[in-house]
Order: sequence, then C-alpha cells, then structure tokens
Amino acid sequence: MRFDIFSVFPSYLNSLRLSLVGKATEGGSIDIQVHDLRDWTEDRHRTVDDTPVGGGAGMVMRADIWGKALDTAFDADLGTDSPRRVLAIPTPAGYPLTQEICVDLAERCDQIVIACGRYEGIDARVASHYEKLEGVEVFEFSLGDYVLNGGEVAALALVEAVARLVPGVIGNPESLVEESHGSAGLLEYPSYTRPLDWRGESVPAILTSGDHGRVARWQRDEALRKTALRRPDMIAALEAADLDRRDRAALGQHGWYWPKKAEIGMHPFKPVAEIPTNTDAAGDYSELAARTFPDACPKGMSDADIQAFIAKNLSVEAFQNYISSEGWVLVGVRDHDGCLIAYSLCLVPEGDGAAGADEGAPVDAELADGPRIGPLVEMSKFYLDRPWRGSGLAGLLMTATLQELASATRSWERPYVWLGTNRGNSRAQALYTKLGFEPVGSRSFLVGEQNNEDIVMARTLDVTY
Ligand code: 6GU
Repeated sequence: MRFDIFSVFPSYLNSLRLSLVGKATEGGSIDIQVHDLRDWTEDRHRTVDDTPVGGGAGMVMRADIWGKALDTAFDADLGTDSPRRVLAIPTPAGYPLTQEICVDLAERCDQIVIACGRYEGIDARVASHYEKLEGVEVFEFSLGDYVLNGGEVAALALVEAVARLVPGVIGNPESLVEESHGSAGLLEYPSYTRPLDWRGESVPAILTSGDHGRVARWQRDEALRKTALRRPDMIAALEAADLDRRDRAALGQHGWYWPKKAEIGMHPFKPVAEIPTNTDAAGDYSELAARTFPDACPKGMSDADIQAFIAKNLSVEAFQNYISSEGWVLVGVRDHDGCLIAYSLCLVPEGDGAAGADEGAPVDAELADGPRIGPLVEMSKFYLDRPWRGSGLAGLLMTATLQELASATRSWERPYVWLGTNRGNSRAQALYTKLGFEPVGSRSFLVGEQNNEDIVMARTLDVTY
C-alpha cells in the first residue's frame, strides 16, 4: 500500500516515522511519501491560495497548483496493471470516516493520495476533475463534527487507521477482532491489568474467577451498557435477531426493546411510555384492550361473557372515561411507529391514605415487611400485545405505572398496589413475582354465571427493583 501525502506543512507528518506505522514503512508493507505542495508553485512567494470567487471570508487553495502536484502522484507506476487509487481529501464537510471504510481501503486499495487543505479548503474543481479520471476514486472525509485548521491531523488519522489493517502491519491480527467498531457493532468492554487493587479500586472480581463463560458474558454486558450510554445510534443499528436472551435483559436495563420473535431487519428501539390526557387516544386503548383481554381469561369462561365484559368495560367510551376521570390511572407504551403495544389501568381510591383499608380490597394477609395501613391501589389491567410478551417490555410498563401511581399517592402513608390474576395463569404470576409482587391472598368473583378464583398479589410503590 502506497500513501502520497501533499501538504504545505510536510514536517507536520514527520510523526509517521514513529511507532507501528514507521516500522511497517521500514519493513516494506507500506510506503509513505510526503510532499511539499509549494514545490509545484512557480512564483517568488510560492503562493498556493487566492481569494474566493463570488466573495466570502478566507482564502481558497488553487486548482492549478494542486493539479500539477497530484498528477505526479497519479502518474506513479505502482507495478500493477489497473491499480485502484483513491484521492482522499480531509474536510469538515466530508463523509464521516468509519472503520468499515478503513477496512475497505486497506483491503482493496493500491494507493491513497491525501490532499491536505488549509484555509477555506481546496477549489472544488480538484475533486470533480479527479473523480472523472479512470481508476481514481475521490473520497472527501471528515473525522467528526468539529473544525480543524487543516487536513494534516486527519491525514495522520487516516494513515494510522488504514495502515494497521494492512496485512503484516499488526503483529497479532486477533486483537483487531474484538475492538470497538469491530464486527460486533459495539464499543469495546473495559480492560484491566495488575495491580488488582489500586487506590482503593479493585478489578471486577468476576475477571479473576477463571470462569470463561461468565467472564465473556460480563464483557458483553459491559460492552452493551457502554454502547447504550455513549452510542445509542450503534444500538439502534444492531440486528435484533442476532441478540440473545441475556442481551435482551442487558439492553432492557437501558430502555431498549424488540418483539419476542425478531424478524430479520428488526432493530432494538426505545418504546415510549405515555399518560394519555386526550380522549382521542381512547380508540387505541380500547382496540388493544379488547384484543388482549381474552388471553388472560380462565379456560371455562364463555365467549359471550368475555364479549359482554369487553363491551361494558373496554369500549371506546369506557376508555374515554378512564382518561378523563380522577381516580383512574391509565398508562400506555407505544412503539417507534406510534402504535400502542402495552397498557395498564389502575384505580386509585379517594382520600389521603390515613383511613383504614379501602372497602373491597381483598388483601387480608400480611406482606413480608409488615401490615399495611391505608387504602390500596388496584391494578385492574396490565397487558402487553402478543408479540411483546417475553420481551422484557413488562418491566418498562410496570416502572412507568408505579412511577405514576407513586405520584398519585404522594400523601399516602404506605401506598401499596394489588392485582388479581387467574389462579391457572402461572406465567402471569411468575412475571408479577419478577416485578416485585408477592402473593397476599385470593378472591372469588363472578363473570356472568361463572365463579372465578384469583390469586391476589401486592407490592409497595417504591420503584426500586
Ligand atoms: Cl478531515 N478536516 C478539517 N479541516 N477539519 C475537520 C476534519 C477534517 N474532520 C473534522 N474536522
């Protein structure tokens, strides 16, 4: 791989003689030629720039000088039949430089010519002229969203990023596999070395456990956590079908979810919780509620009974009432298209919580941390749409619901929320247990003709699980 770098500050590039890149030059796997652009000027002042045509601030570098200089590089014989040459022009207005592009350049390029501009940049005809040249590709690139005084630092960055990927330059190609912006699409996990204790900080114990499986999992969790925090754009680009159960749990902690069965081309996203205040949303809620309600009904319940319940309690009018009247707390979760995918509905009794237990609250047993005083909130509905069951989204809906209930019961002494779940629905009971509920009793109720048995579960309103 040959690099030709043109600059008005050629000594800026002396550092390329150092380190790995310098060694690779000596070893012959890469060849770096640095040129002084002023060598192609003809006037006494060695002028490379002029004022911008059409006005404006600063100076623009002349196409004629650049043309003479760059022609010499593109005329160079590389010893191959049809060499692939790239003219790389650093500019804050360029395409973002990525690892993927560097890999491509390292694998497929014979020569990279870098034209370092200064001032307000290079006359635009330089790029368009060389674009038309057979066997030359023009790549205007940027290092990031900030402005440097000239392209030299960017040239150093490009050479270093590409050269280390040229076969024979790096001693241990394995180290290229796990790094940030590698094939996993994640930032790299943190690494540690001895001493194991330093200024009161110790290396995470799991890394010294010798359990390679657990170490690998910890490293992946850390990579996911770091990436979710620093580069949400990289999480949004992950292929959901490639992520496993543990990835799902790790990303759920940071608000990223996807349906249980991820189709190809699906990506994690951040569902948004809402407290609807406009009754226009009632239609969305009624539709989701009617669709999901039958899934949680006991086996023996008749279709007619189910339909009667839906018509009475889950109609558009019913949800208009839940949205507009005090006492009901309705929480929804929408996907990236604004589609409602989960909801909960709670009934908060009136009063300040100082009075005795509310009428009809079936919690008779004591909770693990002692007897409760004051009224209780009933969680009447808690439903995820089918594709979302087992996705972890219940955690998001529960957190949003408990937060809203906590603010609705701020004056209460020890607010609790309870819910009834069908005795046969062990899946639901396992889920509520995971979400901090414990069984506290049971209740019987009639649906139509049929008597039903519910397990009653409860939990406090501190959102600390
Ligand atoms: Cl490639 N050039 C200049 N001048 N400024 C930059 C840049 C490049 N990338 C970010 N800022």
